[in-house]
Amino acid sequence: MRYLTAGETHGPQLTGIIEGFPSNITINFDEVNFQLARRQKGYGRGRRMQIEKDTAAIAGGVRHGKTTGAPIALVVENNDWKHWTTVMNIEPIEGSDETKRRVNRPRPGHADLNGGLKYNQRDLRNILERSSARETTMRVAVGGMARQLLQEFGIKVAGQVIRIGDVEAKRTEMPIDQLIDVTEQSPVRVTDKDAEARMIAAIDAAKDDGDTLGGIVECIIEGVPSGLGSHVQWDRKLDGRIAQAVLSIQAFKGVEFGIGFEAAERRGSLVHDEIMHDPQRGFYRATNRAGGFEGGMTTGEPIVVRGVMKPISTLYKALQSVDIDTKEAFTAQVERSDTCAVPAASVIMENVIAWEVARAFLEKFGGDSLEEIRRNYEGYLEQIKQY
Ligand code: EPS
Repeated sequence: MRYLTAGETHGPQLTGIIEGFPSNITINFDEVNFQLARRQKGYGRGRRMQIEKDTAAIAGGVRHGKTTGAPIALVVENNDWKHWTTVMNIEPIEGSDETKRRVNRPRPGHADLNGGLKYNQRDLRNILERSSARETTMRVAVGGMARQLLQEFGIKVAGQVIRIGDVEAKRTEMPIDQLIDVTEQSPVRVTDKDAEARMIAAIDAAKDDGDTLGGIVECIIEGVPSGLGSHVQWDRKLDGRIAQAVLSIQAFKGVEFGIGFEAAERRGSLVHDEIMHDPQRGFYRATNRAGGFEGGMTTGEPIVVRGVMKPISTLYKALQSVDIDTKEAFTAQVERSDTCAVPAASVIMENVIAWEVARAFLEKFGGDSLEEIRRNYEGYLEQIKQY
């Protein structure tokens, strides 16, 4: 199973094509749109989110509410396109000024300069339009489809914000359904009300200073059987694949599983999870410091992944850069942007991980239809029980 996305942030639409999605999965369209709406929320977003109201249209691969096994085509329209029809027109426009809204001043932290050099573009708009985090809209729609496959097998996905700037949220251990409900009520997707107020204050303060804030988000996936991914080849290790998916989210700079980087400070006896057995549960781990992975394979314990998002690079506060035409130093090119997109990033991370888990699930229980996958899945669970 694979997918590609296309589309520019101020272009007419975002497009996604999913290939290899199994047949006979009932698609809840509201669920996909719910994921898109979740991504648009969160304290610290800019004016653009008031312009957009993201909904996905399915333009192939689904008939009477069920997948057919054919490629699934997804489309999300950009409402902002109507303000950009000249600048972003697909065809040349007679008499129009092509240089209108040309970008010749690369913004530090963005793809602008590297992309301009690499693709030999003198208008950096041709880079920023595609590198924009607007693209994550389609990745969330695709993840929304993957979640529907996971739901068939009782796999649940949750996300929470752990840190925004210098404010850390206290983690409360709670059942995953409760975690999903509580974080959904929070404008910064935390369970810790005290931290929530301080995070909001920190975002307001950064905004007043023309600055931005990053943070840490955590994703938990429950109900995954042991044995997804494989130790036998580097590119089949599922933790490695999830790490790649997380780092591919715009502005993400780091990823860790379970206790993650803290493992460096601890002795082995306080890192590894002891193996237990119970006639009802089968094999399980006494703790889950590994975050659900050993040898690149799931252990059957919840997958726990954290990702670090850097502060958004578009700042009202000036940073120094160099004009690509004059080669002269300049500061400041004010662009509309968000102050903090960490709560949205939590939703994006949930959905890109859901996709990777669904992909690994299909590799293990491969089948073209839901019924075939279910037979393989149940046969494997029986095999584990008898082991
Ligand atoms: C983004 C810049 C802003 C964000 C955008 C990502 O857009 P604009 O340049 O139109 O103000 O709002 O995020 C989205 C549009 C979105 O849907 O999340 C960027 O440069 O990455």
